[in-house]
Amino acid sequence: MTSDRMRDLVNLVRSTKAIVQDKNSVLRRVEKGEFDFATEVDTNVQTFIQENLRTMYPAHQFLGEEGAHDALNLDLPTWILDPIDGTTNLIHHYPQCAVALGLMVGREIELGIVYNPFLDQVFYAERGKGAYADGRRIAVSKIDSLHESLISVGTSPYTKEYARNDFGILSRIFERCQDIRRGGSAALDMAYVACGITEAYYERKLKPWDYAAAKIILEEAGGKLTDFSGNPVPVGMPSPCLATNGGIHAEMLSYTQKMVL
Ligand code: LIP
Repeated sequence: MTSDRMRDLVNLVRSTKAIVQDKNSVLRRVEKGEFDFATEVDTNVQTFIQENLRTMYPAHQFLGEEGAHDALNLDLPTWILDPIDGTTNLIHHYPQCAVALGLMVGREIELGIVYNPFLDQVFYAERGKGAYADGRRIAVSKIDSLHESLISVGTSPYTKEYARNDFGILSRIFERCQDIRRGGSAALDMAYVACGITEAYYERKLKPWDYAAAKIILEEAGGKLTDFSGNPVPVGMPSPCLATNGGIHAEMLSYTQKMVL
C-alpha cells in the first residue's frame, strides 16, 4: 500500500521531467573537476525539488549534490538529492539518467525515489512497505552463482588513477559471469538489481546522493548493500558500494575485497 506521503513525493519527482528534457539547459554546463560535470539542468532540478521540500517539510535538512554542502547534523531528518545521477550521460544524450531523492532519518534511509525521465520510469520504496517500479511490486533475482549473473559496474571516471587495478579485477569477474554492463547512473544500476534485471552492481566510490534513494529500494526488494569488505555502508558518507541480490554477495566480495585500498 503506497502512502499519501509517497504518492505526493513521487509526483513531485516526476514533475521534473520537463526540466530534465530542456535541451538548452543541458548546453550550459560547468566542469567541477576532471570528467565531473554539472549542467543547468542539475541546478534547476535541485532548486525545484529543494524549494518544494522546504514548503512540505520545513523542519527537515537538505543535502544536494550541487552547490555548497553546509555543515549538517546528519542525525536530524535530511533529504538527500542527486538532481541528475548520470550527468555525463545527460551531456551525451545517453538516456540513462535519474533524479534520485532519499530521506535519511537517524542515519538510515527511510524512503527513496529513483526516476528516469527518459523512460518515464519510477522506482520507489518506504521502509517496511516493499519496493515498486511504476506501481508494480519488485524483487531481486534468485540467481545464486556468478556464472548465471549479469553484473553492472561503475568505472569511477572521477578517480581514473585506480582504473588499471580495478579493470584487472573486472576482467576476472567478466571471465566468470554471463556479461558486464556499465550504465552510468549508480541509482538506476542499483534499482536494476532491485527489480532482478541484474544480480550485482559495484563501484569504488559513491557519494551519499548517488546511493541514498536506491539503497532502500534495493533492501526492500530483498537485496543487500555493503562496502567492499562486507560492512554496512556509513549512510550519509562517501563509500565503496557493492549492491547485490544477496545470493551472490559472498562471491562478489571475494573480488571487491581485492579492491580495498
Ligand atoms: C555518477 C554515478 C556513476 C559514477 C560517476 C558519477 P553523477 O553520478 O551515477 O555511477 O560512475 O562517477 O558519480 O556524478 O552523474 O551524479
